[in-house]
Amino acid sequence: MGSSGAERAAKRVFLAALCSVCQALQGGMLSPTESPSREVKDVSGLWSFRADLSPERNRGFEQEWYKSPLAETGPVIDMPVPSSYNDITQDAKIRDFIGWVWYEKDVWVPARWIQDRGTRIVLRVGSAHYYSVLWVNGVSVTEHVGGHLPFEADISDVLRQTSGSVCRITIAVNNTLTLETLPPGTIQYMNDRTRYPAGYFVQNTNFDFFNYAGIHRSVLLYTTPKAHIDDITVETSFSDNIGLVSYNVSVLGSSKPAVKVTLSAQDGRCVASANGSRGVLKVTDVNLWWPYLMHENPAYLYSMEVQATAEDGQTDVYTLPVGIRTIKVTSTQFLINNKPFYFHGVNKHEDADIRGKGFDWPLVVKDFNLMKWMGVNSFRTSHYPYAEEVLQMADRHGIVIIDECPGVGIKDIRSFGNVSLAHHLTVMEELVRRDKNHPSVVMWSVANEPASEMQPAGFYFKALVSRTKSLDSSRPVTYITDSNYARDLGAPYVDVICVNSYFSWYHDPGHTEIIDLQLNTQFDNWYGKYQKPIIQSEYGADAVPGLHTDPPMMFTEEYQKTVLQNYHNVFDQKRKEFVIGELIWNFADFMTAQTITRVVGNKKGIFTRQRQPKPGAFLLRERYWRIANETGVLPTWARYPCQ
Ligand code: GCB
Repeated sequence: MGSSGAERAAKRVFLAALCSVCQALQGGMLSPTESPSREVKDVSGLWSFRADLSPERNRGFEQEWYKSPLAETGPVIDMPVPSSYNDITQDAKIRDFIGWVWYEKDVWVPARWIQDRGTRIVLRVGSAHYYSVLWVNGVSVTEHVGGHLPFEADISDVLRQTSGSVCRITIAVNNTLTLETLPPGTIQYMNDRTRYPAGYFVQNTNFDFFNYAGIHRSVLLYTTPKAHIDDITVETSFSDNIGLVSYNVSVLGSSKPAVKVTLSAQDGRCVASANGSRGVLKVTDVNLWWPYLMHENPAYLYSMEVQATAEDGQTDVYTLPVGIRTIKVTSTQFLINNKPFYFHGVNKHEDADIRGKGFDWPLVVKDFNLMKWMGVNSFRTSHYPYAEEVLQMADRHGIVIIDECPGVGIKDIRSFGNVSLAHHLTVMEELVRRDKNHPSVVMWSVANEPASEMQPAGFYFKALVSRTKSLDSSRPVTYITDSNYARDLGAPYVDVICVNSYFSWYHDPGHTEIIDLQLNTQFDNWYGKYQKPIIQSEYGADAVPGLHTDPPMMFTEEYQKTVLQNYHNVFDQKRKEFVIGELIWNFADFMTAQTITRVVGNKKGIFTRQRQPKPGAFLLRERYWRIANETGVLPTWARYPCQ
């Protein structure tokens, strides 16, 4: 493997990151849906695939693989989309591959889409990790930096100029991480020729999950009229029994569109309407959006239909679910609809056998069922934005979300530079643009466990938090810290302190008896210094399923339970004061890089990776339902244990 190959790949990613710095985000990123004026065609499924194993990793670009069918330039294998490619074959080279992989699929485009010049055709990738270049029929249509967030290209012209009706989509994806990517990483060359072959390199990262790569979410073709609704922003509030939905619609392709907005209740009744691209809808006898286990009728969603009619009479229609609710933070409480909300929830990962980080409906629905079974009312999208479908589920089920950007593993001082910050700001913009209208999203998290004690952190987080607030003033902003309260330079800027700690695990291993004292000290120190409400955003212990000891020892199921119980005792005292939530690390076991501290992945799940409960899951289930019974208004059908 030539030593300059990965470097060059990394450089390309870096340059693209730089480039993204210079471009302010343009346009909206509405989730594609069908409507009388829009069609959606899912082109996921089996794609042709080839990893560029050439020493320089650059053969695909040199030989212009996008110009002809991929099978003509070399061997291809079947690759499912969406899925990570890493665990699909028996080949460790593919599992651990770093560099460019190539995907290709021929899709049929309905002839009427091409013929009707008033139709705009968009190609959208839900997410691909990490850096992507897209071609349609050999013509470059877009590039995107970053995993976990969607990107799209208007391909109407390209299709009309190049197509019969088969459209060849080629996507090259590179998973190389650099100091400026999010998350960051470095390529390390092993130059000792007595120990490593020429050109040998590894990718180093500072985060604790496998760097799965590939096309992770659906690839869609969808249409809109040429003059189309590009973006919608809603913000909601209420006063007495009147709900207020302020909206802003942006339309592209028409200078004077006639915009009409209609809000309907769940029974189809129209409850408010207005004309004009911005305004406020008033809803009498409002049904508020309440979290699961906080109200008898949680997750109430109205449906907002937006119609935009252009000068030529063409109308675009887009329907957005709208939950009416408010969020406020005081020095001791997190208020949803002016009532105190206590986060009893989980941290998750997008992670499963075989598919890695690939989107999978059975997994999503199973996870929501497990969360509701456990009495979970919230989760954090550790450590990156999850699929839009997950947020839509959360809206519909009333599960509250802390929405996190992929700012994880920022430990090197060089990752606090201007290029990194500018890219981080762009990613926050992309995240807010995509997720701003979800009632389930109640807080933004701009990072996880950055080296917030390093000198540039103060400036860095001040900029990040204030920019995020300027993008969305209706939600609080946080980042997740594991730093010392006295040295954390970013904490002054956040609205809620989110602390991760692993007492009796990474500190004082084996000594669960110290948890009570150390956790009390942790909470008192943070609150004493900042007087802001605190969420225990991670705590937990690895449990290898089936491993038992009594008295408990590390890595057994009993030890995990004991750690949890000791934390819970302190939470129960402090939630009467200023602790506003507890999120277990982790919902399920998940894959990591191979290291001496991980036994085929991280085992801190209370469920196995296959979603079978460990004893910790039953413990939390009893606890969460007990808390819900104390603090919420539960529908009779939901009263644990009589379900
Ligand atoms: C943490 C990290 C998380 C790790 C976890 C652990 O603090 O935020 O990504 O997986 O600890 O198990 O070490």
